[in-house]
Amino acid sequence: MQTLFAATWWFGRIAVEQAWQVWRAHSKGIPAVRLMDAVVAGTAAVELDPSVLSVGYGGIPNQVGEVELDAALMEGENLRAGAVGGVRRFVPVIELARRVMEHTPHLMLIGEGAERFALQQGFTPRSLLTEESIRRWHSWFQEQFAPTDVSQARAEEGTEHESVSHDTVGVIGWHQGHLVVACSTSGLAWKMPGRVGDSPIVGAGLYADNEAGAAVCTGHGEEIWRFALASRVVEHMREGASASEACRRVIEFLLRRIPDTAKIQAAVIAVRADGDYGLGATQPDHFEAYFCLDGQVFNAKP
Ligand code: SD4
Repeated sequence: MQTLFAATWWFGRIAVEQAWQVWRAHSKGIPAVRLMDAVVAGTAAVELDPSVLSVGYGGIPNQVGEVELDAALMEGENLRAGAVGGVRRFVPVIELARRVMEHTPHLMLIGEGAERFALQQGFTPRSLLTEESIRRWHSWFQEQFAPTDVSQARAEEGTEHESVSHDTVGVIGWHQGHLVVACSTSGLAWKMPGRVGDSPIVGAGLYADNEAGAAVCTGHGEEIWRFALASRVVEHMREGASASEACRRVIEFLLRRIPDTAKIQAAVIAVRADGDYGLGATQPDHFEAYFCLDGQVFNAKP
């Protein structure tokens, strides 16, 4: 095996296919840079797809009807990383996170500062709301103030809660020992304005070290962050665990340490420095990922 891409959820397919195309198109150049270009392109493709209702453009709004995006990127050779949080007017935020890494002395910019930097970098402001995300927000908002009998009637009709995915795209790229990891999300549905989850937090939502491996998480950010989940998985791989074993041990630890964690989703995909890969979740029946191994795309479940 030469090159591997891995990405979370059904839209992971979009990410790994795009990453593979970019990887193939740039057949020359430094592998670590090509890998980053590919991982960023794969992540950005999901952000820009309005049919993905939980990442980037058309993502799930917060309580006051605004989309706030979080994203981060990390490379495993020199442990460089860039992150942004609470971005409301720009996509792709993974590209903005890359600019933070490459063009600032900092690791993370948030809110207004991140948006000012986006303008300086030539990003064009735009609304991140789509008709669909506005419609969903209105329906959620009305539900908050609906009298009990209306809620009950809706419950009987089966229309009370539209199933809203709140899933994050996490992408790992591996090429002969080089690792890059990215993560991008609109965060938990109907979050409080200003809330940031695990996704842009190095060590919580994502981590990469060429000496050990890379991991990226999706699910309930507060729990994932509390456990520093991504770095925990990477440290197990550093100690010699396979990627699957590392994920399994960390999920077992979560469930043992705080048993209520079983009620929420905390999922992770991992790639070890030698290319071994795996995934795990507190709710394995509700998690999937896509992998692209030298151009062959396939789906996997924990
Ligand atoms: C967050 N971890 O903001 C993200 C949301 C997510 O599957 O991944 N949902 O908490």
